[in-house]
Amino acid sequence: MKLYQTFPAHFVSYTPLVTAQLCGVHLENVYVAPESELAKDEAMKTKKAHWNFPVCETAHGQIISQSVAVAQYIAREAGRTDLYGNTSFEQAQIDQFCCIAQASIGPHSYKVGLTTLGWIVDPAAHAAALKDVKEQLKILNDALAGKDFLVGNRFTIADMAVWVSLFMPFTLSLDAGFRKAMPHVSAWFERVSKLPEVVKIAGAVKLPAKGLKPASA
Ligand SMILES: N[C@@H](CCC(=O)N[C@@H](CS)C(=O)NCC(=O)O)C(=O)O
Repeated sequence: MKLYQTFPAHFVSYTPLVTAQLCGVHLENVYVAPESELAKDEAMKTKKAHWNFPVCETAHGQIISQSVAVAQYIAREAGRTDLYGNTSFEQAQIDQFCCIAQASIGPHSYKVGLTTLGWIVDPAAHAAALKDVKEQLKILNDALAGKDFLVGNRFTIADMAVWVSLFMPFTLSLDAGFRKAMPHVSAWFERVSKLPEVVKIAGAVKLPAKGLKPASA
């Protein structure tokens, strides 16, 4: 099975890559560099169609886009219901958190990242996006009170999808003071960061004492 992506190790691909690790599935990471011969290849263009990377090509040559959908396919094929839900209710909860990650957190988090790293220079947009992320973190902090993981109190795809959606704010912007004020979600983020399968894919994730300021002109 192959995972095509724009960067050799883009964090958006961590959800399928970690799931593959946990399922003992070989998921070959294929870097499709922009402007490369591979990116211009007609067969590659057909596989990508109009979707965003990452795009998965299954062992049967089928194409799946969206990191969470790829992770769910891998877990289902491996029969790992512990990762995508042992009951219909657990499965619905995992879907719920994956949707929250992609729709309610991800767009704000990416904006925090892009405005910090200077891909977009817009301090006002940075402040607004960081405020939105912090509001989502308050909700997650309450949801994680007394729990180690989001669903079923064990690691699932929900944890991975939400962790990925918070990767940029946690590693770039949220300082030690904010993390102390949000103890449940902060402890959970560090717990997921330290799972061996996550370390193997994402490396040692370090959290800053002070948040970086947005890029300015
Ligand atoms: N919701 C998507 C987001 C994917 C995404 O943001 N992909 C970006 C990461 S920079 C990308 O590669 N865009 C360029 C492209 O697809 O050509 C997912 O989870 O798979």
